[in-house]
Amino acid sequence: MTKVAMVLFLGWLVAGLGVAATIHIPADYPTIQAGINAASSGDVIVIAPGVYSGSGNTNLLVDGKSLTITGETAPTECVIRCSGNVRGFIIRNCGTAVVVLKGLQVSDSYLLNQSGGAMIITDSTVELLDCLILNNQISGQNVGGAGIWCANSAVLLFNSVLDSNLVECCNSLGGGLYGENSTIELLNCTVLANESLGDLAFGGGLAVSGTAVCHIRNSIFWDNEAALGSQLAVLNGAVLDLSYSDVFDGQMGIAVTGGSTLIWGEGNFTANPRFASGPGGDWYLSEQASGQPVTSPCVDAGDALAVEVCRPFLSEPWCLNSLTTRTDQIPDAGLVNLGFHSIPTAPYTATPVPTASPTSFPTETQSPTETPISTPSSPTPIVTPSPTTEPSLTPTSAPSRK
Ligand SMILES: [Ca+2]
Repeated sequence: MTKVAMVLFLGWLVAGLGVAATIHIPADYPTIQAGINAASSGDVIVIAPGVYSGSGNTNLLVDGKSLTITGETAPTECVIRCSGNVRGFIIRNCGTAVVVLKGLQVSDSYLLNQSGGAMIITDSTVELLDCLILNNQISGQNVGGAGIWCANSAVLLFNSVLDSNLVECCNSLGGGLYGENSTIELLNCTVLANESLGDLAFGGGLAVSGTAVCHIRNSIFWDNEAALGSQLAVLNGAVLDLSYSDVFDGQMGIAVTGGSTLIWGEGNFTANPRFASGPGGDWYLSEQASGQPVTSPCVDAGDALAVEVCRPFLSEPWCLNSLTTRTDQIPDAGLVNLGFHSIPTAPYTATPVPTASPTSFPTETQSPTETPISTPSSPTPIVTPSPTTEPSLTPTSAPSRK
């Protein structure tokens, strides 16, 4: 029996038993799309470290399947490099069936006249865990989301990075992420140096519009640029609820228009996050204890203990106390630090951490105590991306040679 036949047989066997199959790329299938096409809902696709590009490894179409697609190691080591006029992912029609992307870097898209450089998400439920969305660029009138564009979806970014994504040209929206009519949550994300260009550009880091509701906690928005709302924009009646986050320019960095609502919750502040560089990227936080001259104000500035900030991944909790913001690789302890945490890459000497009572900190279900700030008198801003920004898929996304 050939290797592929064996995999198919095993896939059939486990499907018959109701057990999720695990598909390895490139061991079982030569391209990521071939693996996605072969997978059934509930399956797990594990991508070996490497740089993936070209046909079958970009414009990855997940259509109506609940899949977990994960890099095998750290996100810096599993790179989907678009390198041109293609996206990383197109995720659509998945409804409430969750698509999980974990430990992936999606970078270097250069899309012309379309939205969603790294990925476009429509009518789906998507979780990004430990993902790096870097250096994607889109151009054209009225486009948005050089990193991520989503509509009619529920999108969670947990412990992820949007860095240096750029919407070129005019009336652009949401350099890092643009979402409309969606529920969007960012937890422990670093949104840095994204940009929307143009005199009527909104939301350098992130923009939400329409019936979108966006919750952001324990995150950093820094050095993003746009004419209106350098860091964030809440447009056309959307709701943004932000707490325990470091935001460049504070509320001055957030545009609120068209009857939208900004809930500026507890724990927000504006101070240089003092990023430091290390083996997992440039998103570590300085700490005197790890050798930098000053300690970042983002250390211990979150709303819960690091051990409590978790998402389930393959039925196991994936918690930030096993990850680090320190260049000496010591994991986060005590109150969670803001922003992205890397997987520790080197041995470290553990230090005892006093046990604190989890009940003394806010829980996920607590809502901010601040009064919503509404600005119904603000002018309605610009055009939202039209449905024509929906990707045109086949035949270019038709993948998978086996
Ligand atoms: Ca901490």
